[in-house]
Amino acid sequence: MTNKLSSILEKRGPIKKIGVLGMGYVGIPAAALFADSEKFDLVLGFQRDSPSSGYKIEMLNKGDSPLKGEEPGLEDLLRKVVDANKFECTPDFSRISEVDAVALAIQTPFLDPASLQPDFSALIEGIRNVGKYLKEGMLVVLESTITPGTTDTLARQILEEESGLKAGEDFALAHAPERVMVGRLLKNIQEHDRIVGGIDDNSTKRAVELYSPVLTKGQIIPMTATAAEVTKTAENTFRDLQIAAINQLALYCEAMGINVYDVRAGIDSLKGEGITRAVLYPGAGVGGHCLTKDTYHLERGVTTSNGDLDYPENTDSLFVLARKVNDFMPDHMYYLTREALKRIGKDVRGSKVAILGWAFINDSDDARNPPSEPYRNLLIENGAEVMVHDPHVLNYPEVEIMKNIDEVIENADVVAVLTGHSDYFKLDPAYLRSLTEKKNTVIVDGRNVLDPDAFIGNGFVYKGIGRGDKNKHPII
Ligand code: SAJ
Repeated sequence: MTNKLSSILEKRGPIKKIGVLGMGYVGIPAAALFADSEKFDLVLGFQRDSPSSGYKIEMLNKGDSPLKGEEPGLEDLLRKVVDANKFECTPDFSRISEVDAVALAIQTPFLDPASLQPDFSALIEGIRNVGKYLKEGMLVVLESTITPGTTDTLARQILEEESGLKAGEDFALAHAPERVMVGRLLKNIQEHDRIVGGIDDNSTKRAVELYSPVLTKGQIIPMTATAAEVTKTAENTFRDLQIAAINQLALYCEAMGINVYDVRAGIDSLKGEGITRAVLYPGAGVGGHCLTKDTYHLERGVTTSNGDLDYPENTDSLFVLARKVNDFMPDHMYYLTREALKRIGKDVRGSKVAILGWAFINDSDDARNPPSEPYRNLLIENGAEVMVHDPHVLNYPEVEIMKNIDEVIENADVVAVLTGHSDYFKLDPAYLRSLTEKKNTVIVDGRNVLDPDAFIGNGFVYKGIGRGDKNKHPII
């Protein structure tokens, strides 16, 4: 630990004023919880007064949340800290110079999903803004999900360039990745364990001082900044890997004519001291904004580290292979669709396909990187007419999302379930058959929501992910 920084921090005293950059679904609850702690006197929420999001400033200063969807406790908390004059939202970034600690909660989306390259531009602009107003003894913390190594290199360089100060000597620098899920933002921040990683011990210590007061059940887990970046990306990479494992097994079970759900239950039954089997659920694919990108953040991190890596060499890593298995599942849904149509002498070309489910996750309106999109693209490329139903998703660029499920299913040659919305568990085979008005309609179940025998008994040509026991059933 350099003495210079520890003596500067001592002179500055305990953290009292905090700045949070990025008033989004990470920054707003973080700012509100900091403001609600009696350890701190004031929290400034920094928000660019841009055409697209400047409106948030006035809303937040009235104690209203600009976040859509239910966030239990957030509105009350915002009102409380605004009324207590402990939280203020401002577009005046020069006020960063007033605070003791500043957290950056700025999103790092894909430039475009195909390129898998993250768009760091907003985050870099935020870091530059902090650098411009950085003072001796301040703590800077990055909360965004970033490529491992970013805090210790890119962020450090920009902050030092802009401020003329030295990280680890004049100011503290750390990474504390957010682990929030929409719908439970406050609860997640308070109850999840918090990874806190500094570029040096002084920075880690200072960041622990910042985050400890907002934790209720959660514990602080201190480590280095790069270890924290790897932890955040790897925790999602591991989930993606677990899903890929059961997806690959589902493909094997289909090939071997057995039911993957029997095998799943069998594997899961192995319990006991020190025995773990993370057997998840096979499906039509993996969407969302976490698992689809964090593996590639991790890959980029190890590649740019230029460290000695003797595996993989000129081949995909296990983690990238897992991504490829999961990204294959929409293709597999198309394969099942085509094979089922063939069984009744039909082709994809000219068929009408009803896609049920556009959201990437059950009972949600979140449609980021939905597995249904590549499935729909394959159908259209091969000449099918496609209609999409989703009870929650309101709109999506260039895709009409219907609300009337009967209209979508009417006269369909194929009905495919892509999202496990609760509504779809209740689909009645006889009713569907009355809508499609066909002796045999194809039904493809991508989320194991339907009873195969009920549909087969009503003349449907059934295909289900992992249902090798049913996928070659006799057609009634
Ligand atoms: N999926 C499967 N099979 C499964 C589980 C999920 O195919 O067994 C699919 C889902 O259909 C979806 C995708 O994977 O398309 C992602 O699902 P998810 O449950 O992982 O939801 P996410 O992407 O919102 O992941 C978030 C992450 N949380 C944060 O980043 C803070 C992840 O780390 C959590 O583990 C996950 O929620 C969770 O467990 O709820």
